[in-house]
Formats: sequence, structure tokens, C-alpha cells
Amino acid sequence: MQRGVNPTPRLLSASRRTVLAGGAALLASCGMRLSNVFTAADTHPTDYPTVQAVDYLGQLLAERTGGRLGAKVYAGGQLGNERDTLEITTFGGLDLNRVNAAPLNSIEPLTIPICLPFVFGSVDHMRRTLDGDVGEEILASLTRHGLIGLCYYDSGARSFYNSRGPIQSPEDMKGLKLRVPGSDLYIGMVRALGADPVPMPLDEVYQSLAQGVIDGAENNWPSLESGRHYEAAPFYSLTEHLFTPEVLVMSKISWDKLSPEDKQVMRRSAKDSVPYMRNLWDAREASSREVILAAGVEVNTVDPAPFTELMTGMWDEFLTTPQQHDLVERILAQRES
Ligand code: GTR
Repeated sequence: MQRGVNPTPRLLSASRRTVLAGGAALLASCGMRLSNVFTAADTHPTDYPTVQAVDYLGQLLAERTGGRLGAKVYAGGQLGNERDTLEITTFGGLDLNRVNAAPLNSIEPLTIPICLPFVFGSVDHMRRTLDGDVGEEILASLTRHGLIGLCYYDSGARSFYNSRGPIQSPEDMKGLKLRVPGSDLYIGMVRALGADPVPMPLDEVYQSLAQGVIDGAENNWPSLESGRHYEAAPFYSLTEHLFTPEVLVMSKISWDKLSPEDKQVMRRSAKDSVPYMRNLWDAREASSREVILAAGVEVNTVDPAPFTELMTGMWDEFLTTPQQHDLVERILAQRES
């Protein structure tokens, strides 16, 4: 494997996608891979569990190949938002990308079942399902889009937060302008509750909350804390409507340049980074909760019944193929009785 030129964050910030796209195309036309240190993107900062998990994966790769392979994470969204970096990954401008499953919905419809509200009843249910054949099938479906699905990471439960007041029932959501990731499913979900969905990338949420462009959003404890969104939206209502996982993908272009042995090392190391990530996640969820509560955020539990009814009522709109229905049935079959 040849050592190539690694894109630097400084170069990328000037005109991120264009420069990256141009560089990748040039290297691809020369038949070179970018580097044996895989470039990885993440929207979260360096202390976030997903970033640390990919760092750990890099260490495993280095250990297992005598330093021949490794990974370098460009954290904090410095290479662009998830939709953009996914596109870049598909054409080989990035080797690895840790994204949420939601932006994959518009790329591969088989990712929709694991993003449906209330499809998972708990973190254990989500972990168990994704560790089994359902998880593997969805990862494999990404290959036809130029992405190798390597593993899932945790993302806890997502709930609504806003600047107006506690949400006790869907009635309280009428007319709220709520940010959602760019996924039709999330847009439909917020509409089903009577609120106004505003799709936008994560890095614009803090500013938009502070300026009153949006009233709120929905996310897990660590994202609410890490992006300091709670400062501008001090009401967190525990709807726990989504357990959408994170997904680590590799560019198929980068993958195809690996030897069969290195492919195995990559797959095994990615899987081995999952328990490491889950430990970090559990600790981070607890510490984020403490920070948020200490900051005086009003946190309330909700009766999930009316939310479940409205949000599961829109599932069928997004399940258009027998394979998707089959996945949903198999996910539900793994619920605790
Ligand atoms: C976070 C997730 C990010 C991103 C973000 C969002 O929980 O880790 O990958 O998807 O949510 O809402 O955009």
C-alpha cells in the first residue's frame, strides 16, 4: 500500500468539499489510496465517545498490523456536516465516517426501520438487535451505495428539548419550530406531533436556538450537553422516542484497496471497538445528565402513550417495501416480553 497525501483540516476549511473532491479525484486517477492512516470524519468534538471509539479502532489497527494501518479522526465537523461527508466518503475522499443512521435514510431505505420512533423499547433491545442478523443485513445494504458498514455505536435515547416550557403531551408541541436532522422520516415524525419541523445540520442548532430561529430540537443527553444547547433550551422532556444508532462506514473505494487479510483486521477491529464505545457511552450519558441537571434545566418524564400512538401511526408512510416490513417485524420480535 502506498502512502499518499493526507487532507489537512486547514486546507479543507478554505473550501472543504471542493478541495477534498478535487484531491480525491486526482489521487483516484493516479490509482493511489489517500494514506494507510485512514481519514475519518465525525461531527462531534474529540472528547465524545464516537470520536474516542474511532481513535481506539485506529490503535487496534496499528497494534494488529505492526503500525501499517491506523486512523486519524477529524472531529468537530471540521470536514463538513454528515450529509456532505457521506457523499465525500462514497467517492473515496474520506476513508471512514461515523454518522448517525438518520442521514443514511435517503441513501438506503433499509436503514429506515432502525430509525422509526418507538421501534426499540430500550437500549438493550437496540443493542441486541443490532448485534444480530438484522444489524448485519442493514450494514450489508450500504455496499451498493459505495459504503461498507463496519459497525454500530450507541446513541442512547433521543428526547425533545425546547426554550418555551415542558412538553407533557403532544398538545404542548403545537406550533413549536423544532430542528430535525435532514431525514424525511424525522420531518414526518415532528409533523405527526403537530409541531413544525426545521431540517438543519447539528452545528447550526445552538445559534438557531439562541436567535429564536427554532424553539427546540431533539437529541440524547450527551449531544444536548456537548453542543451546550441546554443553555438556550432549558426544558428537556423525556419522550425517549428514538434509539437511532450511530453507524461507522468505510468508503468502498478505500475498502477495495485492502488485502483480504487487512479487510478482516478492519472488520474485527471495528467490532472490537463496539464494547469499548458502549462503556464510554454509558459513562458519558451519566456525566452529561449531571451537567444538565446542575445547570438548572427542567427535566420532566412524559406518559409515552399519546406520543407512541401518533408517531407509530406514521410508520407505514415510510415503510414501502416488503424487506423493510420484514426488518421491522424481526426488530419487534426481539422486544422484551
Ligand atoms: C447526534 C448524533 C450525530 C447527529 C446528531 C444530529 O446524536 O450523534 O451523529 O446525527 O445527533 O441530530 O444531527
